[in-house]
Amino acid sequence: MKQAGYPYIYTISFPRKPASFGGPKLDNGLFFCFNNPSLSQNMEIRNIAIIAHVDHGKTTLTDALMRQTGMVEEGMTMDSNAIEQERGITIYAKNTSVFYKDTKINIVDTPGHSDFGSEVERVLRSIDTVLLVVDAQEGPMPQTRFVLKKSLELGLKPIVIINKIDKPAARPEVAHELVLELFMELGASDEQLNFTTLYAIGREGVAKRNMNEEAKDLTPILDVVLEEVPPANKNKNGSATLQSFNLAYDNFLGRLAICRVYEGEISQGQSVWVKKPNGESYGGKITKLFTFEGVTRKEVPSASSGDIVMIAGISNIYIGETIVTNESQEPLPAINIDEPTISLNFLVNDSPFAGKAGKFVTGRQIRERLERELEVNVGLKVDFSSSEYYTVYGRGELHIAVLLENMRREGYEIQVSQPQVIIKEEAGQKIEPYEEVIIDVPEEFSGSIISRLSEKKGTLMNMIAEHGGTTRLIFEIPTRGLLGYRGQFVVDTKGLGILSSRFISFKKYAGEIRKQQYGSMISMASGKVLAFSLDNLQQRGVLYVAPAEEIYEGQVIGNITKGEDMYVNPTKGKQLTNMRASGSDDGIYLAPPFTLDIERAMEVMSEDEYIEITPKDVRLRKKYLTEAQRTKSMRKAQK
Ligand SMILES: Nc1nc2c(ncn2[C@@H]2O[C@H](COP(=O)(O)OP(=O)(O)OP(=O)(O)O)[C@@H](O)[C@H]2O)c(=O)[nH]1
Ligand SMILES: [Mg+2]
Repeated sequence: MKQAGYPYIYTISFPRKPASFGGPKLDNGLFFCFNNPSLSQNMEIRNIAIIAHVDHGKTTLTDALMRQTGMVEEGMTMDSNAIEQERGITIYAKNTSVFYKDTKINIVDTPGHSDFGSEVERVLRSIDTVLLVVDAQEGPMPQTRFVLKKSLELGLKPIVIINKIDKPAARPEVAHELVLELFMELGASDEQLNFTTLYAIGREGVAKRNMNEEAKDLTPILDVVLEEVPPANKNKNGSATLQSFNLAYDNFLGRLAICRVYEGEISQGQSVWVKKPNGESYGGKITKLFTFEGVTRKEVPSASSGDIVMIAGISNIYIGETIVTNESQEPLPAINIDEPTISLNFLVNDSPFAGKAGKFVTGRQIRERLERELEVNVGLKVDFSSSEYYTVYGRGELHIAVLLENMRREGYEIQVSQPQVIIKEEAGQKIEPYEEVIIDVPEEFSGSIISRLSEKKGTLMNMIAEHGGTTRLIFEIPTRGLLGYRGQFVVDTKGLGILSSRFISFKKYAGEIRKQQYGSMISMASGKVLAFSLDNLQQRGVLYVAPAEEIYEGQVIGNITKGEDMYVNPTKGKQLTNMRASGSDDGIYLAPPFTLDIERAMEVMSEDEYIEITPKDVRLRKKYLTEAQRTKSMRKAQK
């Protein structure tokens, strides 16, 4: 299997099909060079990362660059992980390289979603220039600002790519202007402000330096990279210095570290010292060494300064640690890891249907899986101290949902509690995470959105009338106010709004926020759901179950948007004694049920509920399933 999909890599070597060694030069200086070691050694190396707001086209562009340089065949994508492909988003930052005009260009494709923003920050430490991709219609968005700010702070000089200029509503010149403003606002130096801009249609694999030029392929981008990115391999001689900026895991090799080689040369079998940022150090040995090509990794005997490599053999290696061959060498400056912002509990599934669908169901199995996740999932923390549950801390609902989705596909059954924002104390004051939110909505919705977010303690920072009757609203809001709001936002804007957010920092606690409370429809019986009863219940709210589905007492089978919890019996059949109703069964029309997935369930659940996640189903349930259990727990609480 070809896999660049970190963090888990299941095969050691990747058989590659054609090997046009040293292959013929194609037009425009592009050439094929599958697996040709003589070409990749002693080549000049350039290291870049592609950064942008979510969906602005990073991966599509990276894929096209790989294709046009002959690194991969048609149809191969950097988004190789199954969940990435389904959702169409990048979750893990991934490395590749392409060869162009006798130069190796290492590229890191980064995720744009803010839950994975800390991945980007780490990557930026390992490269020399960023390609900042900006959608020609949307212009700079929250994550554009975040990644650009980090790049400028690190002294990188970005190359700007105004992408998707084929969109009917594209405004390349305006987008360019807005990017320039953003650079200024973020305090870019004169040199950084003097950035090169390219215009591209990543999906068609074309780019140009001026809007009025013809675009044929992506060589303008590759040429600008060669012109502007400094060659990385300067200090080849002397002892080796590497720093790890990302982790991966291989079933056979264990923990892998992705590192940039800053100085010297590193070889397989070499003994090294690992230096922690706090000054501690320990010895180790590099058992395997890989570089990246296309969507695969390639085992190499050695690699030298400037290159990006993946190493095996050091089982405790962590982000930011420096690997040196000379023990007296000082460690490189630490790489910060962002703190988690939300937490929730993972429990063994104890619903009446427990164990029916899953292979791994015990607390020990869940613990082992979480421990394995901690090997690579850098933003994640787990507290194993309680005997009843494990508390998992993450960077956002999507960050946790992806972990749960992976677990369920692997055969795990699990229950989780409602995600809560992490509230900390600093200097005797309560603090909580805040986000910046950018909302684009048709003008007529702006009033209602402003009042909705004000209720949630959001502060309107800016309001800009865009062309075409759209208004852009920029808020600062406690993460607490935003949790579970995305679904409601779609309803509030009739599906016409776009909401994106990113974490800013922990700030003063905003006081109580009234959450949108959904009342739950809870089944008071176990059995098979009948169409007849659903017909009555669908008048009251949104249903999660379909006829003939097996349910249990205490399961949440639907919600009531406005209202209190309601106990219902969806297994009840028609009363045969009721003469008026008899014979009218064929008149039943049921709306299709609202299918719960993990994120939707997180959105609609209440605090006294769990999400039950199995390889087959996602259900919501009350923590206490029966009347008797509820009464008992209430009595206990009162004592
Ligand atoms: N119209 C148009 N659409 C494009 C272009 N490039 C990419 N897209 C589409 O934009 C969507 C997002 O593309 P991706 O390449 O996955 O975006 P990304 O920046 O990698 O997204 P994340 O990694 O999730 O942040 C896909 O549906 C692409 O087909 C383009 O040049 N023009
Ligand atoms: Mg992507």
